[in-house]
Amino acid sequence: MTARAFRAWVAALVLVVASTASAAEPLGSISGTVRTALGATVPLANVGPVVVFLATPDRAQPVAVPADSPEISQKGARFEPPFLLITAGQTVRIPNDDSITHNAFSYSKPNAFDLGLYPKGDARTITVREPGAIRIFCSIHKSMNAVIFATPTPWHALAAADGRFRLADVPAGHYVISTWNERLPPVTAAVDVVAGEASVVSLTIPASGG
Ligand SMILES: [Cu+2]
Repeated sequence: MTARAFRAWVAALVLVVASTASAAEPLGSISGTVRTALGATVPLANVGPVVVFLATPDRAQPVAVPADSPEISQKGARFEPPFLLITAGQTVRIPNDDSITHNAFSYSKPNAFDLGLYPKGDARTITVREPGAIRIFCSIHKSMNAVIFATPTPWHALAAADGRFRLADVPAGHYVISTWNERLPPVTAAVDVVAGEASVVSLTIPASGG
């Protein structure tokens, strides 16, 4: 390669790298632990799923909603899985994989719905417009229940049994990080995500409501 060709090659390479960098948002991550006010990590097996999620109070760009449609199956007169974590805007498919007719409905505002009765092999869908918890039941079988929790952004995770969590590929910026659990009060904190860095957050859930 001549010196001139080499300089042209380097210039082309720099252009490619620069355009790649500007095409994607700079990303960072958040890792941390959820604890109770008593100092112990959350006993996940005892309280059910503990969700950790981000809201973006000052984000100019709209947040992309994942394109996939997760499922809650009706099988053996149960909803399976009984808990589903999604992003607001996603569609959830509820197939009847059982041998008997079922229903699925929720009174949880603002995402209330009623899919009516439908037989084996049929599947109906709900599109969850707003963040929040959606408690789902079957009008025929009182013991059937499930919960969907929809977060305002796709940056969410379930805390592990030891309370640890990690939120990866988060665009740099200012966020509010929150927890949600069916029984425990929520806790929120402000957090900054810096490109290429892992922010560390410790969240302590108050002992009782508020
Ligand atoms: Cu049923």
